[in-house]
Amino acid sequence: MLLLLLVAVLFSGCLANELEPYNLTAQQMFLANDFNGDGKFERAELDLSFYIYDSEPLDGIISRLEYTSYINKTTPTLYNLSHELYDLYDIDNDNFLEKHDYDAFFKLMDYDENSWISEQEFVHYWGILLESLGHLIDVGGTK
Ligand SMILES: [Ca+2]
Ligand SMILES: [Ca+2]
Ligand SMILES: [Ca+2]
Ligand SMILES: [Ca+2]
Repeated sequence: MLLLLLVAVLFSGCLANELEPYNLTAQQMFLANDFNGDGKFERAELDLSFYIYDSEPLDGIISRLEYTSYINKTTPTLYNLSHELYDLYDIDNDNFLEKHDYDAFFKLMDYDENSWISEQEFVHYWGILLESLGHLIDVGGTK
């Protein structure tokens, strides 16, 4: 899902913290993750947002190395943050992201347990999360 963070970063010209304001970033992430644009973030769309990180080996499983090295290559300022996010996604802490991790992570965001994430649920979850992790973003030697 960091892919969407990256999209948000491109929209922001402020180097102090590329992801502020967090609510706005979370909203942009929601729009970018809602691939079919129906206003709902669904379980299948969570899978889609992770496909891009699956590289070597291409096996449907995303290792910590696959995830963090992709981020480091594309957006080095988010490298520290990428490790924290990986810990978050990897619910069972085995250093591999698999279907059961996504299932559990999806449930965390689905406050009313109706099996899809509304913009409100998404922004609420990510707003809090980004606020607590924002200090990890490398803003160019001034952190
Ligand atoms: Ca959707
Ligand atoms: Ca893989
Ligand atoms: Ca795991
Ligand atoms: Ca819901």
